[in-house]
Amino acid sequence: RPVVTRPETQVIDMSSRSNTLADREIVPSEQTFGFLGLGMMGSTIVKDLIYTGHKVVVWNRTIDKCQPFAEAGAEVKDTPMDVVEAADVIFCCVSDPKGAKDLVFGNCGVLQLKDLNNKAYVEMSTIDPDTSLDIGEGIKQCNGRYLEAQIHGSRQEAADGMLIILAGGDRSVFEECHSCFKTIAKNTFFLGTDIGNACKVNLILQTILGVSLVGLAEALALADRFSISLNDIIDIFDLTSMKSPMLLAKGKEMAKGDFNPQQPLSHMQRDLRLVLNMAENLDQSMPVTSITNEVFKHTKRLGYSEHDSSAVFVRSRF
Ligand code: NA7
Repeated sequence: RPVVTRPETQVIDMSSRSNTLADREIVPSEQTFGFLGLGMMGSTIVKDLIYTGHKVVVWNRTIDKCQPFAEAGAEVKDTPMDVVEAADVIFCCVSDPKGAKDLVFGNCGVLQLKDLNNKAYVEMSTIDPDTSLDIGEGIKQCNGRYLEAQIHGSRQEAADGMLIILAGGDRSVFEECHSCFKTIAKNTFFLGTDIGNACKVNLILQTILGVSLVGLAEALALADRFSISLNDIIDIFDLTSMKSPMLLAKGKEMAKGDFNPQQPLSHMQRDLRLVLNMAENLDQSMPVTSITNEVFKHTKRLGYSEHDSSAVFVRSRF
């Protein structure tokens, strides 16, 4: 087994500004935006929203993570329910479907409020269509409006306001989020009023990403066995029609052994698991995705859960 060191905890630097964002003309909505979940993605997004002048109320399970945002002007609340009371539009951005459901249906969760009084709830956590339907149904039954707004992109792309947003559900919520989406995304798509479509599209994109990463890792591992320089392979790859910014960036990370988490490996494997569950319900055969999932699962067992998904290279080298 390789000796694995945990990646360093990334601290949000509230003073640094992305040039991409500085160039964008954003007129902040006057509504109050609640934000549940200040992980790496959530905190990067909230930092951008504060920077562009949005009024923000935050909550995070580990309360310490709220401190820098309180200093930057956000209001901090004790429970998700308190955030809902204080905000007009509430975003949620936590690790997985279970966490997303806990925040809506659990103790002190959103639905403890019983009447949401037409407030808007926006789910940004990566979830499967069935979870989104359950959350949407719960929100609507309590007189709320629901939008799934799945975010596609890395933590750096979030910091640069270069995410892609895939949204579906209540169109009026989508429009109310315009200045927030303009802050964090380069493209935003409304994929219709049917809940679940945006989740499907997001997971389909993640399938392409996961399978491509494993292919890249295996090819580079073979090059390594031949003692061919990985940097040379990447330079040549860059000249081919196969190149993509993502594969080039991940290839460079693999060559350097730098697995600082931009898209954590645990999230990649979670997405593949969600994809395979969806496919199972349709009797859709996905042999390559199944093997890709096994490769990511094994890499997790080797201790690389919290590293970048490019750490899948470590396993391929065995
Ligand atoms: P991180 O950095 O792993 O952060 C995960 C966040 O989710 C963090 O705020 C966690 O709180 C929170 N979390 C996880 N489970 C729960 C439960 N059960 N209840 C409440 N809060 C929870 O992930 P990212 O920020 O990079 O990504 C977040 C989402 O955006 C993810 O779905 C991506 O696919 C897109 P903690 O700080 O540990 O108390």
